[in-house]
Amino acid sequence: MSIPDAQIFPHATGPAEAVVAKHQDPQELVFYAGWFCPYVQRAWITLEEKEIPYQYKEVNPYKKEKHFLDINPKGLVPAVEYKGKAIYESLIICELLEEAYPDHKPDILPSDPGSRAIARIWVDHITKAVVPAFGRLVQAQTKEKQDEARQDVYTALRKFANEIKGPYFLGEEFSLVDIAIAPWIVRDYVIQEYRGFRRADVSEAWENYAKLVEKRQSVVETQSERKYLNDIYGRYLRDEAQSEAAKAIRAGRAIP
Ligand SMILES: N[C@@H](CCC(=O)N[C@@H](CS)C(=O)NCC(=O)O)C(=O)O
Repeated sequence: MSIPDAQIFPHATGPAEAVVAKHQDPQELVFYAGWFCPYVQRAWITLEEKEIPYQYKEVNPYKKEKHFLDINPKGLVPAVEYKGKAIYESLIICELLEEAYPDHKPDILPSDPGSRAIARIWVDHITKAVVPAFGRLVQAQTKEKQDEARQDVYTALRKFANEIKGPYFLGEEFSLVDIAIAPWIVRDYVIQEYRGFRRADVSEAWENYAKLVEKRQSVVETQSERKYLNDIYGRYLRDEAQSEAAKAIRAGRAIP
């Protein structure tokens, strides 16, 4: 039986709909995506930045259909099929695209190993601190839990913002670090409207950085209209969502 989360609007809208329309022809790289998903947006931004040819296929991951479980046994979007291999996990897909298409610029990781490792430290911070705190804040139902989670979001973002070289995280070049956090920047209107979050309360550096990242063309063009996200975020805000991420946050486990 499908979970309530399976009731989602079936396709991208707004700027993202136009991008989807341009990527229907069969290509060596097949991109299994959900228009609403922040993890999908990471891989999608990378594809668009690098102008890699890809075929977009919309998947509703909550339906757990066999054809998709054969591609990603975890049943999560994003996934890609590349040269006969099925690859999933948003950040692994971004790194695959960087390595498999070296002629497609811009590079999203610096060339020197030390700087690449530092970029990965901050991507890890996004995974372990920023994203879980954001999820806890959205799902928190009592004032105490919301205050606690909001502070966790501020702490995680302040730590990140202190390291921004400017204008982008690593300096002049837009990188994997910016890509990893961008989907949560463009979705922070949810915690602004319902959970008392303010960008200015993180820091001025954060506010300026967030404004810049949300204007990046690849970030704008991989977004759908907000009104179609309302049902989805409503379920999270009432803590009724049954996605793997929502269940993990509710149980205090790491997000899959
Ligand atoms: N760690 C995964 C997370 C992907 C993920 O959670 N995707 C969600 C949609 S935003 C999904 O497919 N959920 C299906 C489910 O929870 O059953 C990644 O980075 O790709």
